[in-house]
Amino acid sequence: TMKGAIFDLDGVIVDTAKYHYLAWRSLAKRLGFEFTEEDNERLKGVSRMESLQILLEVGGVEANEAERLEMADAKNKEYVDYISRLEPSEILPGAREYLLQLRSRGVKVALGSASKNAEFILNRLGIAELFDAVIDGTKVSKAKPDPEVFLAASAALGLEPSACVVFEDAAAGVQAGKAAGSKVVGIGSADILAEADRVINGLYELAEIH
Ligand code: G16
Ligand code: MG
Repeated sequence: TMKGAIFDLDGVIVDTAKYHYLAWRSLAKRLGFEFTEEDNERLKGVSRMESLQILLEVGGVEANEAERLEMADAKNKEYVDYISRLEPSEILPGAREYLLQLRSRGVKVALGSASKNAEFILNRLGIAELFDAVIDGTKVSKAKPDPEVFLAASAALGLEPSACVVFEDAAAGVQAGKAAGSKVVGIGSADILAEADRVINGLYELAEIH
């Protein structure tokens, strides 16, 4: 039985991908190329610097380390402008209810996200206090599909990974959860998330809404 639940942020709790996209697109525009929504799919669950690497490949742009850091910083400033206006109404359907229900059943709850802005986002959404532990991009060095983030999250909850269920929307995140030794619930399309133990469309399918 599930003693701990570990949630990815973007795509599971809130759709921040659309704001990442707006900020990456405007960087691409300044660099002189188009970055499409289809290109953006490749950035889901991927760290900031790896996302930049993919974007530069799409545009065929060369950049040294200092230039890359400056680009990533400019993108993040614009992204933070967007997420500064996030509101609790943008929590994905059923997510808040499901977190509350897990807590009332005594299940420990953690966040396992690649984002360095995770704490800020949870505070904006008014749900920071629903998490017993937050493991995010400021606390881990190896990106998904490496299991580091989910191993750290189960350890922070004081649980074995096998007693935890990971909720993920990205293929690399599903792989990371399986590699950690947890059960994984994929959120999204069954073909992309084939490795998951179960695939659902959203947390609203698990939340009992009265
Ligand atoms: C999220 C997004 C990624 C983003 C990454 C890093 O991951 O899905 O697109 O690049 O965080 O975000 P930041 O630039 O804020 O550090 P997750 O793991 O929450 O799905
Ligand atoms: Mg995600």
